[in-house]
Amino acid sequence: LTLLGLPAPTGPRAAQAPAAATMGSGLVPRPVLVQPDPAGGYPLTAQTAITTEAGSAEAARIGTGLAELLRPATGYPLAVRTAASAAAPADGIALLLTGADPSVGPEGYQLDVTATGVVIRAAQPQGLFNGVQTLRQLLPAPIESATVQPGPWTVPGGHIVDHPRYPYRGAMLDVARHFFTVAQVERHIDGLARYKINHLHLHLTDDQGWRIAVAGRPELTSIGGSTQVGGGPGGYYTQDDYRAIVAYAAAQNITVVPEVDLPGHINAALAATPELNCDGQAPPPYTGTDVGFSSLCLSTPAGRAAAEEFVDDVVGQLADLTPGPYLAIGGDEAHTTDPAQYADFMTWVQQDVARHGKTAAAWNQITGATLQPSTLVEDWDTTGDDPDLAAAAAAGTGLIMAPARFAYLDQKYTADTVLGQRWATPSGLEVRTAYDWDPDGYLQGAPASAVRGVEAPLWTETAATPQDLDHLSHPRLPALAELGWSPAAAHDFTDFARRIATHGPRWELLGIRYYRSPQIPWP
Ligand code: TNX
Repeated sequence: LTLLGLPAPTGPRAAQAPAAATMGSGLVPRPVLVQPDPAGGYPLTAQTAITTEAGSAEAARIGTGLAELLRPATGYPLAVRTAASAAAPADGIALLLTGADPSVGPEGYQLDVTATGVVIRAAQPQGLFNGVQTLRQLLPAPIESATVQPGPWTVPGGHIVDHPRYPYRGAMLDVARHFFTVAQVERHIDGLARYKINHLHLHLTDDQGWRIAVAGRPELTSIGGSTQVGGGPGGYYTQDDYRAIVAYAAAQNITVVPEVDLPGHINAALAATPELNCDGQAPPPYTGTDVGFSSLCLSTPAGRAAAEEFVDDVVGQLADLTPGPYLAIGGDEAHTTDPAQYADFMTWVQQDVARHGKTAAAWNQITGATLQPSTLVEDWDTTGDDPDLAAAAAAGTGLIMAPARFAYLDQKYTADTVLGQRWATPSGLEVRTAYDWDPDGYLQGAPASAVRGVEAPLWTETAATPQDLDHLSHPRLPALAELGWSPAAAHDFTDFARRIATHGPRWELLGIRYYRSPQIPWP
């Protein structure tokens, strides 16, 4: 079996140092333009230096990150220095904020590999970061090893010009059904950044747990944070923990979108806060997996007043903690909330988010309220038929596409895989299904211009460990990432499968417990 010019495996996969592949043969997401030049490969050596744009602290930080990335496997010192002039240095690796092809935009980059070096050019630091992710994938798989490997470390020669299809490429992580520690979330973030995902939507609250500390409301976390699905100990983030996650994500070009789910999916807060209940009685904590049974009390004046005070407090503190523009307010499955009270309250919540300087994001059902023009709606519908949302999109509402039957990472791969749910995809959501859909065309009647991007939600009713997250997201998350980044015209599952196959050995070296889908020709 020979794939992509790699030699047939003879020993343990992880120990191989294959010859350099053709430029582009292992890149996910697939770049806009790749022109291989077999004559131009650049071998990294102990003398290779990384030169970054003079005067840019961000370029210097990205260069330092690249050196740290390459050091363990190569063992090379890889000095990082700033450029003396705008001209590319004569050899080594250069990260420059000048001279990029004008088509690259704020997140794109140009990458040139010749016999003397690698030059990445971008208009903005985000573009340099994305170019570095590509460079990482251009190097042989053993670059991911934590210990020194023999090499050679040849970067295949050629020219790449690349930029994203959509500005928003997201992953949602549900830390409410099962809690994940800061370190576990950071490890998950590493996996997103490798595929140029630029938003992490953190589902911080649900019936089974409240995961973010709110000053002045200690019971939210001491009671509301003390449970999870199945009855484990739960957990929560202090505000400093949350800041640490936001900063860690930002260093990898990822904006955190915090979500507080309202007015349903709220049992953890109800259990911690008696006045949010119409009868003033806190219900017991919930550790099952039903949805749609809880609601803030909106039917009495006292309940509504308590709900507004609570939400304003939480939204205000989260807005202060969050540098990104979005604050997600849920809105889904409030089956026990009266529709008129839902509409009135969720209209108010959107305005409250705006008063705190943020843009609201919400799930489909928010169309039951009056939409603020800026509210971003995440479409999780399973049929492509949501006329209310399509009408909103036609009137200017922005959409993030996350249809459950294609984008839900919590769904089983096949009827036989152990982890995951089946409600959206009774026969399973294999990699090909996750890949073969068009975000622009999914929602009937919505203009393609409304689509701002894609998101892969990872609900965690059945996922309790980092290995579970790995399994559900690899390789489906890279499939979604390619839908979000690569041009529609480049969409081709067979080609994707060949490219992502080369990531299996990388994931093994990184300790990522991926699903070995039979649809992928793994080496
Ligand atoms: C529906 S999709 C939910 C979540 C569940 C998920 C399980 C959506 C907005 N809400 O509360 O976790 O199904 O697949």
